[in-house]
Amino acid sequence: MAEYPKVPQYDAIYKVTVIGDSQVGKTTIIRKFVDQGAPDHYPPTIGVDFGLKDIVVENERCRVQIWDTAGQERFRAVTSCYFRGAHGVVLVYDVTQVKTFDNIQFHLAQAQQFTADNQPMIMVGNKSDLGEQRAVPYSLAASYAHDMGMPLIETSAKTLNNVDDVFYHLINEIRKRHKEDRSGEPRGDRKSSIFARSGSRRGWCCS
Ligand SMILES: Nc1nc2c(ncn2[C@@H]2O[C@H](COP(=O)(O)OP(=O)(O)OP(=O)(O)O)[C@@H](O)[C@H]2O)c(=O)[nH]1
Ligand SMILES: [Mg+2]
Repeated sequence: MAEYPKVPQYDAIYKVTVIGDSQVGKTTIIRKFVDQGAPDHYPPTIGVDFGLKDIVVENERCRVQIWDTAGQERFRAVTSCYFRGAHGVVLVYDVTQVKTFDNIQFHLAQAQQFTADNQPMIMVGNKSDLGEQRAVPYSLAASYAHDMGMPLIETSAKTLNNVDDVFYHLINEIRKRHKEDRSGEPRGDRKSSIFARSGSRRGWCCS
């Protein structure tokens, strides 16, 4: 019997690159987004791994292709390759480890170096379930994210709190900017426009 090419099950594909220090929970967040019943523990990522999830946003079937990068320093030389063709970037730190928050500056610089000027990004403070061990105040991180022109979301990959929101927020923002690009609407300055459109800074932050 003749084989015919399959009709794609999606209208658009979005590549998202997830970066951050080792052990902040990148793999766990991605696995839980892809499958809520996924396990809680994973070996450290070697090089890069992938996740795939189909979601629907405003009637568009979106395939989210997630690149899960290794946080270990020995892989940093190759991380730059993983930004190629990315539509959005997720920057993850661990709310219980100040160093991982301090290192966001480094990861952001890398992302800015290797992606287009108008790249939507989102900052994620993970492990919010570990309330008593919190070392990075929400207000400090939110203020930094605001200055960098990004929304902040605190998540728990353990309880699933806000995990889906990370990817929905990002895909929404990517789609919004693509629409603006197509309409030729003036976009203004990238760093301030995210918040201008959201109406208020708080509206883009979830703790
Ligand atoms: N309590 C708690 N633990 C978490 C959470 N997310 C991840 N972890 C744990 O943190 C550890 C590291 O998680 P990973 O997802 O492997 O971290 P990673 O950022 O992918 O690390 P690399 O692959 O080395 O870059 C594991 O023991 C997870 O179970 C969370 O939200 N809460
Ligand atoms: Mg990993």
